[in-house]
Amino acid sequence: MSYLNNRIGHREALLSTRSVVKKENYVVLEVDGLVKNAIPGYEKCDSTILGSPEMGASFVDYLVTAHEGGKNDAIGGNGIESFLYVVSGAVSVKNADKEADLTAGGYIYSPADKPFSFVNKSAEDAVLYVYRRRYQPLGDLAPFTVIGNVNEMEWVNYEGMKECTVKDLLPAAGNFGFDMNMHILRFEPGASHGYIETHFQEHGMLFLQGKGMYRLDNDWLPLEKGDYVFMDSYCPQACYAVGDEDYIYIYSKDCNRDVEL
Ligand code: UGY
Ligand code: MN
Repeated sequence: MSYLNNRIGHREALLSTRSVVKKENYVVLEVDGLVKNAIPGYEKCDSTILGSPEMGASFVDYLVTAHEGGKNDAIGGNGIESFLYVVSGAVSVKNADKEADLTAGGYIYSPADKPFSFVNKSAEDAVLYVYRRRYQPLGDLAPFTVIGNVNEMEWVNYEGMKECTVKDLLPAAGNFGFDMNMHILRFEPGASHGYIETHFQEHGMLFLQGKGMYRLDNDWLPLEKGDYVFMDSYCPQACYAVGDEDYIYIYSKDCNRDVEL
């Protein structure tokens, strides 16, 4: 069952799940099975904790459904950087520097010394992907507030492939003030990564559209819209898009820091 797919009560079929939990390696969470978590600060919201340090992640990801008047007055701050992406619906966001009305595809990144707030002023539910992580300072450098909407950004060929394209949501490339980035990756049906990635960085990943076969560690798994994946450091990873629509996901990636010893 899940409050997210309105499947409650007994089923005809035997219970089963596509979710896989291999802590410190990778975790797949399908929608069916996700439960509501009461989280202080979130008012008139249904929230689910997705990625977390309990899996091995250095960050947390939440999926939040904000009902009319749903809000949180302070996400992040006290050393925690934060990010919110609007999957559907609309919310107003604000921090000490900026404020904006975000619609689907809209996002805010707020630095670690600036908590931000959101409120859903409309009667429609808003579905939000919320990320928080302890910022890793680097000398006097600092990131800044970023507000944008992916629908106003161009797709860029990913590593020389035109069937696989990317949008970088934060200006972290060449700016060491930022210690992480958020990206959206899109594969046309039949397209794939150019190789099976195996890298130090972690990912939290929310699938926004389509279907594909995803290689995680030594497993090939069918993953689709609504699924969430945590990939720990060095988890081998790549996919093939299948079906008749583009396969699209948003994901976080740490960057720009020396490895601490
Ligand atoms: O940027 C990345 O590491 C990205 N290509 N990883 C992935 O899609 N699994
Ligand atoms: Mn990767």
